Amino acid sequence: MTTTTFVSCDEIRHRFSTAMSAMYQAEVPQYATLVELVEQVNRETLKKDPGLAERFAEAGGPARLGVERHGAIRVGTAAELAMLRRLFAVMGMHPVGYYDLSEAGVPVHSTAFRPIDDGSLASNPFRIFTSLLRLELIESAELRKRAAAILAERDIFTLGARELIARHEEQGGLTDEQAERFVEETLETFRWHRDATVDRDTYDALHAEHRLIADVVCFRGPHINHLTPRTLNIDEVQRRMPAAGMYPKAIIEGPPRRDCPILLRQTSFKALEEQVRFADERQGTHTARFGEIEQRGMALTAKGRTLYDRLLTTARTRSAGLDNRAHQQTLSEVFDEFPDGEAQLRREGLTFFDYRLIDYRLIDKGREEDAGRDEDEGLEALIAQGLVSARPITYEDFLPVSAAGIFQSNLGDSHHETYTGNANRDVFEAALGVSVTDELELYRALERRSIKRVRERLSEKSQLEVDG
Ligand code: OOG
Ligand code: NI
Repeated sequence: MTTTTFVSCDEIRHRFSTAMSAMYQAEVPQYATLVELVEQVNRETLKKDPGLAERFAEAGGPARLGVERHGAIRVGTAAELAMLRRLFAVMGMHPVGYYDLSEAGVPVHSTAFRPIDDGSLASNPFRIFTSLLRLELIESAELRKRAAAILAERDIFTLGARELIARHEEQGGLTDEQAERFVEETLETFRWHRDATVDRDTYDALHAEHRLIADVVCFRGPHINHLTPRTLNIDEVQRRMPAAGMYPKAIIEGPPRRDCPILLRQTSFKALEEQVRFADERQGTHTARFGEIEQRGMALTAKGRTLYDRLLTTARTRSAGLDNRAHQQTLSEVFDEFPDGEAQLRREGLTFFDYRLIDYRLIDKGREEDAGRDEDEGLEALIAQGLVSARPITYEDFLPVSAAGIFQSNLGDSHHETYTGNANRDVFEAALGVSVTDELELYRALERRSIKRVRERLSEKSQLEVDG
């Protein structure tokens, strides 16, 4: 009897993100320049900070530093989104979070397809921020109908990709050779096409309604619109972009620089104007593709997030129209109110932690009874004694205000009113075919599991003593 061995989802995701990175660097040379700049700054940062370098070596090392953390695409129909869900599942990427961007004047709602468990994230963190166009937000009924008709004509997946996705679902995996083909076939979906599917007038009409609508509707597929490596010093990369020939977006999105980084800071170089050819042979340009960088920090609890949202709103109101330096300065001042030490963050329940028992042989009976007395106090006591470690859990998701800022800066200066239609998670999930996982729930579960493990090991220990 022969048994078939399947390649792991993590391995397929790794191959896919590597191939995607190579394709995008070839398509958008300026992105390759950004990757080089990020590597340069990362090297310098590690050299200057031996402590950081050490923590990196422990956590899998700088080898992982170079791999992209995320990319983004935009699709036009429910059927496209539903098929993407199946495609990403092959690579162990599942929809987490719901983001409504209509409030910020972008007629889409989104999720992130990403690995969920710790091991998968560590093995390859690649995720794709995926937006679905909300045609219902287009005002003109005629244009709405037109866009829907154009979208109905296209199939963004190759036949081979469709077959391999179905094969994966039937077999419960893909063989090495099938995985290779899967990567090759699915890459086609994300490739750039300089030939638009519509004539110039149609493009112009959709573009006039909203640039993003033209981007989603007028091409053969959802070209990858950016990739995002991880930087260890986002302020420095932003500062050096112009000298390297890139136009950075006006401000770095997210929280300010802190001793204990929280959530996610992001910036990008602005999308390039690229030559396109319309179906009526006329020429033109289209602006969609850019490069982004990110720096991640601790995941916030609901309480921490409420505080973040409030402070961000205050800072943004105060610094509207100011340059990055002034904006960062304002952010820092306003975020003074957000505790910036691990112990305080933990005690105030603002961030999530992963707890580990360091060495239970060190714990004597008295201390252990102490630990059992009150859940939280017990844990704090063990941490204070150096017997339990509390490692901050990294935020693995996105931020709607930041995402809107990234969208906006890459849609040119045309400013758009906010849409009156509000969040519609039900419609999004119906299109997707499943509910999205709640990101907060994932962090909460991770923290809870870690506490449970600490307690179990402690009680194993007392059991040993009773038996012995
Ligand atoms: C997505 C923009 C959002 C992020 O990192 O927040 C995003 C897009 O432009 O399609 O990628
Ligand atoms: Ni992004």
